[in-house]
Amino acid sequence: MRISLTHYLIRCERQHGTDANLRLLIETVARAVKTIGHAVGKGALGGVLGSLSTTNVQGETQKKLDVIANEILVEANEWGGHLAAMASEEMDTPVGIPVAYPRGHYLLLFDPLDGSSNIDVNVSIGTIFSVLPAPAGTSEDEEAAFLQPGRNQVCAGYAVYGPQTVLVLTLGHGVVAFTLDRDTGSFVLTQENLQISADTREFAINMSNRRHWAAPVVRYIDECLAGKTGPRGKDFNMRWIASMVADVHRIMQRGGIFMYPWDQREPDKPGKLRLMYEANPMALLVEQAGGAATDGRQRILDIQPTRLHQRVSVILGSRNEVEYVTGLHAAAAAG
Ligand code: AHM
Ligand code: MG
Repeated sequence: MRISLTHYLIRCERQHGTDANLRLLIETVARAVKTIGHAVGKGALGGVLGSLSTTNVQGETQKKLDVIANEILVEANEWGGHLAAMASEEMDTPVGIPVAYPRGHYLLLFDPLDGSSNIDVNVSIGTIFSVLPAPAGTSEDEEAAFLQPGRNQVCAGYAVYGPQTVLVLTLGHGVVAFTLDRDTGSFVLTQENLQISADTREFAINMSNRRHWAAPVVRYIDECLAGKTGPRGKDFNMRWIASMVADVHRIMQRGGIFMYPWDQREPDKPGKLRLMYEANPMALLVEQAGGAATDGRQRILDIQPTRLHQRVSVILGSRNEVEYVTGLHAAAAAG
């Protein structure tokens, strides 16, 4: 029997007591993801490629699809009564729910279109999202309500717009994947209990930044490149898609380690990727699949955020490999 997303979520309600409003939220995000995937698929025919003259809060030029995807997610989620507020990579400050609609008890954060540099070249891109409980006693559309460590997430997921549109989810009971049936418009459960192998022979990092990395990262990659006759005693393969969703999805399927570490190009920033709507949801998914995620020093999910758009160094994937790199950082710090 084919199990739809709704069927799966109702099963979670029965098995784990998952809140029905969380189901509503995930179904709404999934509908938005279908609409975004449809726009992505039209490409030049839909007039969705290319850049705008605007920049986001990080000072990055916005692509048309960044803005379209953001609007689709905001509009889909504001009227259902399941959310207290939303925050996005593409919006400077959180948005509350319009007064015309009831407020719910969840906060939704997203990177509406991850891998923006790949939009115009027809390489896989995606959407990443994270759900936090709205804390009592704060005004939900204020930044402070969102500043919770990633371990508080009640759900996290991503969609990959690739040869297939795939939705990968965790509600804290393992990781599942759904494939969009383009004939029926339904997300169908295609993988349950995804597990990342503890060991790997494949790394993902933007090698062009090597001269800017910190010493432990240089050492680790050099050890990998030394292959069978080097200190690791095995040959490594390399992949870098420049869409975190696509790189993480590959790791979900066949293991690997993904790194976007701090580097000296912008020494005051902890990294390129954003904690709240990129690193945290991916860290929860990876941990739920048996992997690990650190910033080189500590578990990503334990970082206490201080700003909505704060950046973080990211090392995630196969557990033993992540622990090895984190150990190299600890050794370097100890002198
Ligand atoms: P984006 O959210 O603006 O698309 O930026 C995040 C992306 C990640 O998906 C990817 O891992 C990284 O940026 C690629 O960066 P680079 O082009 O420096 O390799
Ligand atoms: Mg992104």
